Amino acid sequence: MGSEARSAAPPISCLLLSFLLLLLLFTPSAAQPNISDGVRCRADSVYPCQAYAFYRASLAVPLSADLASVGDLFGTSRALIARATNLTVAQSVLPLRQDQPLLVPISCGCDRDRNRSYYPAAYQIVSGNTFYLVSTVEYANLTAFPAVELVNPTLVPTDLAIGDIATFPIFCQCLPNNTTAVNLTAFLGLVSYVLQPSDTYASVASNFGIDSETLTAINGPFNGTYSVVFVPLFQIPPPLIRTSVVSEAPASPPTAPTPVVERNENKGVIAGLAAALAVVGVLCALLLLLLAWCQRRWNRKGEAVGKNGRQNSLERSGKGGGEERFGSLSSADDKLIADLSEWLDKYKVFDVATLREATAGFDRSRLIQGSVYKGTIDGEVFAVKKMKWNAYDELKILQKVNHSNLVKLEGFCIDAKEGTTYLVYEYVENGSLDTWLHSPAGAGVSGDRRLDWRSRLRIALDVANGLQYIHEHTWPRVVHKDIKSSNVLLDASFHAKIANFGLARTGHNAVTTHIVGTQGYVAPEYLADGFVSIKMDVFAFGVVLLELVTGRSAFDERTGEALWSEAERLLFRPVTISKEETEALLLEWMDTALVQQSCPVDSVMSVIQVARACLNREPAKRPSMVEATYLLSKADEHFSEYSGDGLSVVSGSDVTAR
Ligand SMILES: *[C@@H]1O[C@H](CO)[C@@H](O)[C@H](O)[C@H]1NC(C)=O
Ligand SMILES: *[C@@H]1O[C@H](CO)[C@@H](O)[C@H](O)[C@H]1NC(C)=O
Ligand SMILES: *[C@@H]1O[C@H](CO)[C@@H](O)[C@H](O)[C@H]1NC(C)=O
Ligand SMILES: *[C@@H]1O[C@H](CO)[C@@H](O)[C@H](O)[C@H]1NC(C)=O
Ligand SMILES: *[C@@H]1O[C@H](CO)[C@@H](O)[C@H](O)[C@H]1NC(C)=O
Ligand SMILES: *[C@@H]1O[C@H](CO)[C@@H](O)[C@H](O)[C@H]1NC(C)=O
Ligand SMILES: *[C@@H]1O[C@H](CO)[C@@H](O)[C@H](O)[C@H]1NC(C)=O
Ligand SMILES: CC(=O)N[C@H]1CO[C@H](CO)[C@@H](O)[C@@H]1O
Repeated sequence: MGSEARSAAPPISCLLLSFLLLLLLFTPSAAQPNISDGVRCRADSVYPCQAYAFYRASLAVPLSADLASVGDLFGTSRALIARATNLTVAQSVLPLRQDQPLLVPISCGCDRDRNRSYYPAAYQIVSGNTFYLVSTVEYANLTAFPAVELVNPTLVPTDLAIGDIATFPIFCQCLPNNTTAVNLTAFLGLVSYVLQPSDTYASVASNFGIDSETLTAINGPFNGTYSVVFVPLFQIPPPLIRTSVVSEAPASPPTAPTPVVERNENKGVIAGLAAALAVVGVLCALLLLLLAWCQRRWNRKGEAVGKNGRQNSLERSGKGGGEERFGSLSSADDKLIADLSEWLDKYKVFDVATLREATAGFDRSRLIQGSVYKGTIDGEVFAVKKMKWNAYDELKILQKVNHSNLVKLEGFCIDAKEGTTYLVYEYVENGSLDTWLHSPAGAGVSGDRRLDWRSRLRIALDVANGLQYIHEHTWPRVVHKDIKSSNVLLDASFHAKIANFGLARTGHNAVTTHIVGTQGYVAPEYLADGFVSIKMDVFAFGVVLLELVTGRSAFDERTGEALWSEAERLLFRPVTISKEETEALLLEWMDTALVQQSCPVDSVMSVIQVARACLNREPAKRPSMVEATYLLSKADEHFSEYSGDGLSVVSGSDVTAR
């Protein structure tokens, strides 16, 4: 398949041709058989590309016990793995079997600094872990410890601390785009496959429905057990997975999942319990599936639903972005249904009638912003966000976070009739920061109620604390991806809370081709390469700091210039100017409200320094939120000493730094 065996060509020329092809395709370095220190990037390939990891679940590994855990292990979602492996929703909620093959879709990128191509999987070290053990056990040899050491220069392999986050480079490769080794018309991506003791090229090739010459052409000679080879994928699922899934779990709809579970013979009682649970689980899943199906049949088209409060978000899908996110309603249903059970006991489940009554039938007068309504239930005020089915991501994130500087989720509600999900949050009294900063005086915020410097410093610290929490204390790490002043809400005492986790993802260090975010806040590396990391939140936080100082919008519609680029041009770039000149420039640039309150320029200057560090174009050079928070709290202390306290202009609320 794909190789150029022309019609009626004699065997000799065939051999020659293959040999030639081999030479053509593989520079000596690329054919290097020992890749334990990582796969080199190919100069003629385009990164990132869609790739897959062939992962075998193992009962010895708690993290591969079920699909959601495997999703966490690889920083991807259960639904994407289920789709690539062709598991039904019901199958995807069952515990995995020993050696159950899974196809994990990954985005293969090139780390130009180290000239290695890999997919970075973030892993948090637990007791007893070493790079070697995690590579060979948790990641089943899809990576190897020399490569792990290479991409984690700041971690000492012999001195790993529990809680350290290490990047495990899952080996992957992108074919050169003009390759002749495979027919690119039907090509889906290269699968990273770990050779097993019983494998030969012939057996692997037939398992994937290709021929072994192709494997040789891509990987060089067969080279030992437990090394990674790259197998071109032409069909999802490949025959290996199809036969395996079909033979072990009966092809008939899994109404009787007991046979699957009974395979763990030696675990009598547990197996029995698991079987019972599985039956209940499958019944629930089927019921929900049926519900969703009926509901969709009767509602071809629900009413237009607001865009999750991100009207001015920019979105573009890069080439090949189709695999990244499945926006279709059906996959969203699947996701939601599959994971619903996790939340049922965690949150209050509201019914639609209650929410309708609470919001006067979602009356316009109750609209807060976007698709968020103010509602009163039993005298208590909530914010109710109305969205399409796919509340999955936001729910998944919110269930992990609990911090006073993050808006709290109280409960949710699913309206099957309309295909709508409602998320019910705590109500935050003073609305969003941007209206306080940017509204012309008179539009809701009168001139004398503009925020003073003390309040702004505290808001900056609150946001920093909230971000620090989601970056450092959640696992897998959460990247908010849409930090901006309109997503910062102020409570009655002007403490800030971060809202809207609608774009947040658990994919730290991932590469995406689906760019989302808001103009003026998007970090350059994300816009250019789709590189997602916590450092993009740090960048956006820097922009919020600039807004606090200048009182201006992150993006000037008139001039088309972002605030950060203006700051770079006016304040950060000129290296030769003196401190006095910088202060003079700053005074000109600052919010006039602050100048009128004669706020100390020193204090503003120190915040500008933090903003400058956060806005570094090099993500690696930006501080972490831990560092940023520390620097800001220094600025705050400094200011408190200077001002002698107690002279706050806004409402005299508590001034203690927490
Ligand atoms: C990366 O390594 C490969 C193989 O050694 C080499 O062909 C390529 O030029 C290198 N790329 C860079 C940017 O150094
Ligand atoms: C592969 O490379 C690693 C590190 O470079 C080395 O430690 C190991 O011995 C090599 N293995 C083989 C079989 O060549
Ligand atoms: C996926 O699985 C379903 C049932 O589990 C089966 O009917 C279908 O043929 C499978 N698709 C492929 C491409 O194997
Ligand atoms: C990974 O490779 C090592 C040998 O290098 C082997 O002992 C181990 O069993 C392999 N792990 C898996 C999950 O296959
Ligand atoms: C292959 O990629 C290179 C580099 O991006 C590009 O210049 C070239 O046009 C591509 N060729 C094809 C056939 O797509
Ligand atoms: C692919 O393109 C590169 C440069 O774009 C060229 O050096 C190489 O020979 C081409 N390979 C094939 C198989 O055409
Ligand atoms: C590649 O595959 C497509 C469809 O599968 C087919 O139409 C085309 O002829 C194939 N090209 C080659 C060069 O084999
Ligand atoms: C890991 C491994 O077995 N590497 C071997 C692959 O094959 C070449 C020769 O074909 C050997 O030199 C490597 O040691």
